[in-house]
Amino acid sequence: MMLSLEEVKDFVHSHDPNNYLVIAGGVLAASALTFGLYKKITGKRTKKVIPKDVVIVHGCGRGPYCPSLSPFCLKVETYLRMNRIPYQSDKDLEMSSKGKIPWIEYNGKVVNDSSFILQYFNKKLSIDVDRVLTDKERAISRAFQKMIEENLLWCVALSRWVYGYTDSRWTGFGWFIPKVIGRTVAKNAWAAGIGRHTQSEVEHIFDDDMKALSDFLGSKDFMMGSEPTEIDCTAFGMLAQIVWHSPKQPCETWIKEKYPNLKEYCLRMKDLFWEDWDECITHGGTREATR
Ligand SMILES: N[C@@H](CCC(=O)N[C@@H](CS)C(=O)NCC(=O)O)C(=O)O
Repeated sequence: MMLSLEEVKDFVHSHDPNNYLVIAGGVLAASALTFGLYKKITGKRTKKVIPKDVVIVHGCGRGPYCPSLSPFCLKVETYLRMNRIPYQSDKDLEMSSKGKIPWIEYNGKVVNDSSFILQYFNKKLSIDVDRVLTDKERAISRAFQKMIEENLLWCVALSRWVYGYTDSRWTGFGWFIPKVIGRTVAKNAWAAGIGRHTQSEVEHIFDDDMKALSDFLGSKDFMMGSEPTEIDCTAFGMLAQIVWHSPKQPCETWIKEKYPNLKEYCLRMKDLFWEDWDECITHGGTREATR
């Protein structure tokens, strides 16, 4: 909607206090946008003090009911906790050079992609949470992780950002950003192929993946047995999105009613690695939390 110059003058001179609020809000929004664009264009970053031996995880801030809206960020943080590696979660939504989150900084080194991050620390700090696994079990673990990150991911993303089960303001991103994310997800899902299926076909695939995970977990405590391994970071990262971050979506009902062992599993992982969970969620507020 465009206003004429006369209408703008009337608006400003009407001395209605609400109008001043609208103008102040507009000026603030425009300044924030200009500053954000300036930083993006010039590539300038606010100088941050990065402590030695502390990992900085760049993600999308804290989530409303689970520590991150990103399964990949939750995976990385859970891995760092599993291995007692000190880290800080950065609140700024700053994308990696590949245009994705998460990425990390550690003693001056930058690594992006959640799997590369885990591999980096495995090598750097001589960690192997999969040491208890045979080669065959490692192969199964890898296959399931690829199903979660390359297939189930799209089902979760389409359900959350595209199918419109609920007003996406619950995400803490307002109303505009979810629309932009929805367009990107739809475009990328189409390119990946899965986005060409109908919604009910995608939901059929979604349910099949969850059933496979539920059947594989069975009555075990963790995906590969009685000890948590790397796949548990990946599986928890994604399944937690279904338990806590899929309000009013069919998958939320499935995990609670059809696949309760997956829900119990998420609660087990939460209790084991996220004792400060409540401090790491915004309880439905903005994306910032105390930790
Ligand atoms: N393979 C990457 C995937 C990361 C990823 O897709 N992150 C999403 C957020 S959950 C993202 O940055 N999306 C932005 C985009 O695709 O433009 C990883 O494991 O880190």
